[in-house]
Formats: sequence, structure tokens, C-alpha cells
Amino acid sequence: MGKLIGIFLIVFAVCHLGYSELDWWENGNFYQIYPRSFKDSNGDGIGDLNGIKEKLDYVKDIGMQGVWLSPIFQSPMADFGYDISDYTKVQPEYGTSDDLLALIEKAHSIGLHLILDFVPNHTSDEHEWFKRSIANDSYYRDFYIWHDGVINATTGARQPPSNWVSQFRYSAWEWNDQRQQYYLHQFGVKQPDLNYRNPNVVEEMKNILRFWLERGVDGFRIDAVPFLFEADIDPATGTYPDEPVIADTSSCPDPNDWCHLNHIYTNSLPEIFDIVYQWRDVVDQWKRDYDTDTKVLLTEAYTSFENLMRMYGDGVHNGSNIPFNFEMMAELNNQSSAEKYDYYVRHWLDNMPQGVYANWVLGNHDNPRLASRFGAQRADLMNIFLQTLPGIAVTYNGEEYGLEDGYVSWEDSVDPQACNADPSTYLKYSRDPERTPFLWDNSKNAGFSTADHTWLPVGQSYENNNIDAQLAAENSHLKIFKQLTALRKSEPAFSSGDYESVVVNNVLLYKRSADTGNTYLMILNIGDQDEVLNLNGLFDDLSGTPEVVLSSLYSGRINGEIVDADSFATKAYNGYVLRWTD
Ligand SMILES: *[C@@H]1O[C@H](CO)[C@@H](O)[C@H](O)[C@H]1NC(C)=O
Ligand SMILES: *[C@@H]1O[C@H](CO)[C@@H](O)[C@H](O)[C@H]1NC(C)=O
Ligand SMILES: *[C@@H]1O[C@H](CO)[C@@H](O)[C@H](O)[C@H]1NC(C)=O
Ligand SMILES: *[C@@H]1O[C@H](CO)[C@@H](O)[C@H](O)[C@H]1NC(C)=O
Ligand SMILES: CC(=O)N[C@H]1CO[C@H](CO)[C@@H](O)[C@@H]1O
Ligand SMILES: [Ca+2]
Ligand SMILES: [Ca+2]
Repeated sequence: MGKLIGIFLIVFAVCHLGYSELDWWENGNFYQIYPRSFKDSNGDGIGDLNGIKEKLDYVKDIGMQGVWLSPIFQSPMADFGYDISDYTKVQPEYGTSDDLLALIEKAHSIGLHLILDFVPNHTSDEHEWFKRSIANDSYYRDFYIWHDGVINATTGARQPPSNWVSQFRYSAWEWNDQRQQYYLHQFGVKQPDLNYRNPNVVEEMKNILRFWLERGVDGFRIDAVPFLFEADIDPATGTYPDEPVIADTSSCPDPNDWCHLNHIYTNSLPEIFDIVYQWRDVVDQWKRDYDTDTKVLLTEAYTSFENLMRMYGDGVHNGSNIPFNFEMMAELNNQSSAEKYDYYVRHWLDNMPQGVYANWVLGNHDNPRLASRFGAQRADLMNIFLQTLPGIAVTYNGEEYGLEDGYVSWEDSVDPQACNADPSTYLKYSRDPERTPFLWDNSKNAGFSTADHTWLPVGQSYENNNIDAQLAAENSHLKIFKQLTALRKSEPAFSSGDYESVVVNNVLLYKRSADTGNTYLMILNIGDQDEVLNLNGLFDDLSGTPEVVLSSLYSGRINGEIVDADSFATKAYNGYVLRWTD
């Protein structure tokens, strides 16, 4: 009898957990801040940590729980901060370590959690470890991947140990005169790869995580996970195995391009998962030891879907809390059908392991902003979609108010991808347009900076379209976004409800409901045609009269308006959230 009661209680506890006892990150809203472009506090034209701190109340106000910052560590900036020369110091143009501590404190004081970008695959060649490794200091000698190279049988000349190609083109091996060996760099020449087969490297990197955990950081966004390991030396040949050329080279004919090879020895090796699981152990252990809030790992990995699922854990070990889901960002565009939207929701939900949370990423600093990629008319629809799916939503700064890409002239371009092109083609490669400054108000430089010259120009006219203006307006993209995040927090349907969907023509409809609370129906008219829909009979147990809770800015609907479920008129590109009151 005692046992039976025990089982009953456990079941009850698990069901209960669904909506009322969510941990801070579960079903959370995460916001990516691009520090250079968010807010400049000292008038040098570059966004910084004190600027972020000044605007943190705004981030809280729009409904976020977590904030992650693109890299801010000390760096010679050969790859915009993805080349770190000291993981424990802040890059001076962003501020000081004390500024970062003050930012963390401010975040915690208003209930926000702060995530730092961790770039573990490589350091800068200006990192102390690399300098000591070059000098053959015994402890650091094998911190990186060094090799003598091989002698070419025909020419008798020394050449790199394998045919591996870097992400940034050309050989992934670079000769170092001082050490008289080649080192591996899967990215730029100034980004030597760390050697994760060396236990001291593994431990040092864990210590960096602990260094920041001790200072209150709430988690890490881990960069470029698939690149952490490469095949080891083949004892039979004494060198590294060559990678095969792709089957059909017509898609990538240049042997100097990364895409020319099939990366079976340098990408997504099985060892990468174990390292992620070890890092999860570090942050979980920290929480247990110091009784802190949960610390989370967000992982960036452009890899197979199966690998992404394995990033969550393998059934024995836990892994990434949030293995970034880039499927929609990669696969959806302004021509995609409603079926495709639905497909990518189900693909993740139906395949993720038990007991984890889905996550959705629609934009970041490497892709045109949502309103530019999907059309300004769909700006609200995309946010409705992101905010009403089951799981974690990740928003790239600016997309909450429908910001479009800015215009950056050839003369003003700074992205290396643009500068390597020419004035007639640079716009095809440039990522500057999605990185232009945030529009705060109608003062100089949209309130981003008081400088006469900012690192990237303000990209659009901002006199009437900025955060202040959108907050003052009766309705705006930003107000719709705030309604969405509030709804998501308050209604059980959005934290524990499942996802039931139907596609009619080019309209995606999905229902979310939980054991308690109201039932919601999202209607996204993705296509370019207006559609009148009969909502009755599309879903079980949906009858009666719904009301419009919110909708796209130019839908012509009024919040609270009762609708006729027999014939609900939708406009092309518009999204609607309807409520059936409990
Ligand atoms: C040896 O060098 C020649 C000339 O650079 C090159 O074409 C050839 O591929 C090299 N051989 C090997 C095995 O790499
Ligand atoms: C450094 O050590 C490596 C391997 O132990 C050796 O091949 C190389 O010659 C050494 N370099 C110098 C400059 O001593
Ligand atoms: C993995 O996470 C689950 C859920 O939080 C927990 O119950 C379990 O103990 C964790 N496993 C390990 C190996 O940490
Ligand atoms: C879709 O996007 C492409 C490329 O950005 C653009 O050329 C085209 O005009 C857009 N089409 C629509 C219907 O928005
Ligand atoms: C999207 C993203 O963060 N990409 C980065 C991945 O890592 C490389 C090397 O660290 C960077 O160059 C990319 O910008
Ligand atoms: Ca500044
Ligand atoms: Ca590596």
C-alpha cells in the first residue's frame, strides 16, 4: 500500500511540472545581442557592455528570460571576436571585466540570465598558450595540433600533412618557422585549433567555464562544435588521412574551397558529443555545489539532424540544453509553403528525445533580418510563429520590432566577406546589413551613439520608426511582440500544450491547449492570397465563438474582437492568434 501511494505521488508530481514549475530557461525566451551594434555608451561609435547594461530593462520589458552576447573576449579581431587571445578578459572596446560583472549583476537584479559566447575550437594565434606552444614549453607543446608535414616523393619538398582545407579557404595547415612544424587551423590562419586529445586542454577549457560561472554567468553559447575533433594520426603512415573529394565537384569545383572535400575526418566526429556532455557535467555540478540557478548550454552546430538530436544527450549523459535548431533559418524563405513551415515544426518535435525542450531560431547575425528575408509584410507573422511554438524561442536583436536590413555602401563595408568581393558584387556576400545599429529613438544615430562616425552606419531612416516611436504608437510590431511574450508566459497552452496542425491552401493553422487555461488557434496566412476559412470542423473540440487576441499590424482586426468561426477572413502575409475561453 505504501508503495502504491509513492507511485501515485510521483505521477502527480510529473504532470504538475508541465506548466507551473518550469525552470527559468524551459520554454524560455532568449535574445541574441550583437554588442557592437546595440548601444554605445562612450561615444566611440562601437556598442559596448555599459550600453547593454543601460538597455537591459528594455530586454526585460519585451519578455526575455535569457540574453546571449556575441563574443566579447579579448581578441585581435581577425574574425570579429571569434579569435580569442584571453578567455578571461574583456575586449577593451567593449569595456572592462568590471563592466561585465556589473552587467551580470544588473541582469540578475531584474531577473534576466546572461549567457556568454564560448569559442572552444581555437584560440587566437596571439593567445599566450599558442606562443608557449610555439616555443615548445613542455606543458603547452601539445595544446595545438602540430605536425612536421610530409615529403613529396616527386618534388622532394615538404608539404602539409594532409589535404585538409580550412573553412576560410586554402590549406588548413600553416607552417610556423619558429617551431619548424605545421599547425592546424580549421578557420583562419590566426585561429589555431586546440588539441582536444590532450587532457590538459580539456581541463583548461573547463576551468574557463568555471572562471565565468564563479562570476555569475548563467551559461554558454558554444561555437562551432562540429570542429572540435579531427581524426588522429594514422600510425601506419605517421600522418593524417586525406579527405575524399566530393562526388560531384560541379557544385564546388575549386579545390581550395572547403566544400570541395567530404569532411569525414575533420567534422562531426563522434568524440565531439563526449566533450559537450562533459561541459554539461561542469555546469550541472556547479549548480549542485553552489546551489545556483540552472546553468545552460546552447550549442551551435551545422551538422546532421541525427547529430543535433545526439547533442541533447545519449540516454546516459545529458548534453546541450539548447542545440540550436537552424532548420527553418536554413530551409525557409519567402517562397516557402505553409506545408514546409509545418514540416519543420513536426520534424523537430517528433524526433527529439524525451524530456527535453524544442528550440527555434529564425535569425542571427549571419542572415538577412526576418523582415528582409520574408518580406516586411510578414514581420509579425514570423514573430507570432516563433513565439507560439512549443519550446524555446531565440530572437536576434531587432527582429522584435520588425527591423529590416540596413543599407551599407561599399565604402562603409567592414565584413571581410564583403571586402573580399568587389563593389558590384559585395552585397551578395556582406553580412553588414543585418549588423547595422539598433534604432532606439529619433536623436543622432538613432540614439545608438553620439559619435560622428559609427563602426557601421545607421542603415535606415529612423525618424519615425524606432523603439521610442513603436512604444508610443497605439499599435506596432514591438507592441505585438510584447503581447506575444506576455501571452506565452501566462497561458499554460503555450508552455505545456501540444501542437496540432492543419494546412488549408497556403494557411497554417495550429491549436495549442493544455489541461487548464484557454485554447488557442494560430492562423498564419503565409501565402500571397487572402483566404476565407471555415474554422469549424478543422480541429476536434473547437466550437463556439473565438476572439482575436492579437494579429499582424495591418490585419484590420481589433484585439478582443469576436469572430465568426464559419467564415474567418485572413489577409495574405498576416498572422492571427484566436482564443477560445475556458
Ligand atoms: C607533390 O607535389 C606536386 C607539385 O606540387 C603535386 O602536384 C602533387 O600532388 C604532390 N603529391 C602529393 C602526394 O601530394
Ligand atoms: C619542438 O618540438 C617538436 C616536437 O617535439 C620538434 O619536432 C621541433 O623540432 C621542436 N622545435 C624546436 C624549435 O625546438
Ligand atoms: C539528466 O537530466 C535529467 C533531467 O534533468 C536528470 O534527472 C538526470 O539525472 C541527468 N543525468 C545525468 C547523467 O546527469
Ligand atoms: C523573395 O526574396 C527574393 C530574394 O531576397 C526577392 O528577390 C523577391 O522579390 C522576394 N519575393 C517576394 C514575393 O517577396
Ligand atoms: C554563426 C556563427 O556564430 N558563426 C561563427 C562560427 O565560428 C566561426 C569560427 O569561430 C566564426 O567565424 C563564425 O562567425
Ligand atoms: Ca563604445
Ligand atoms: Ca578542431
